[in-house]
Amino acid sequence: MKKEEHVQRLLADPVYAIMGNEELCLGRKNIDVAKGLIDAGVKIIQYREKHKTWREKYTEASAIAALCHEKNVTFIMNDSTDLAVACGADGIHVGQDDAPAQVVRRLAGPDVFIGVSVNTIEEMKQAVRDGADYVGLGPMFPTQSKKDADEVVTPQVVDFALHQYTLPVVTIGGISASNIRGLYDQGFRSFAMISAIVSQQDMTEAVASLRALLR
Ligand code: TZP
Ligand code: MG
Repeated sequence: MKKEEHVQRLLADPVYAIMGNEELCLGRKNIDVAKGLIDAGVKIIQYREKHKTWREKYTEASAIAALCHEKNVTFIMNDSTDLAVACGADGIHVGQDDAPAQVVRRLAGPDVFIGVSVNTIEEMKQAVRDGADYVGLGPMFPTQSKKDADEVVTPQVVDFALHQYTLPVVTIGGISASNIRGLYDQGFRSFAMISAIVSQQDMTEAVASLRALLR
């Protein structure tokens, strides 16, 4: 699939599952979480692992990337451009402390898509200038999954994202079955989730319930 098709998929398919970290996955191994997500019909998977060595991440992410490609699932690497390139990721997601999108582009080439985490209007504007393909906007709600998360985005930022922004917006942070429909009704179309998916015993049921709420 081309970069543009992956980015289109972000807006066409609301469920963006983030694996990470492994300790949030109820004792399951990352590779088994990935298989479970694919079995659950998830089409967008981000590998996010902060507590392993480069070699460990490379080994497991390469296997997961291969599985994703076999099953036509979009595979996104968090944080590391080198790991993304090494694993053949379709996309790379970077935060405000990682390499800027324009540097990621220089390192990874023209064919990968790049997502940037944003929390403010200035960060959203900078992501455009840096050549990002989408932004991850959040946290939308308080979250336990990221200890150093920013403050919840302000109503002004939400309004800018919905009405004045040109890049695709993936929402993130504290999204669950109890609030996803509200975000959808506001106008958001993409929802990145950790705990609402990978911390659930039955991931197939969790994904199906989230999808059902958006019908
Ligand atoms: N970035 C902003 S909030 C967050 C990340 C990685 C954590 C999202 O996890 P959850 O469990 O869906 O709130
Ligand atoms: Mg990061």
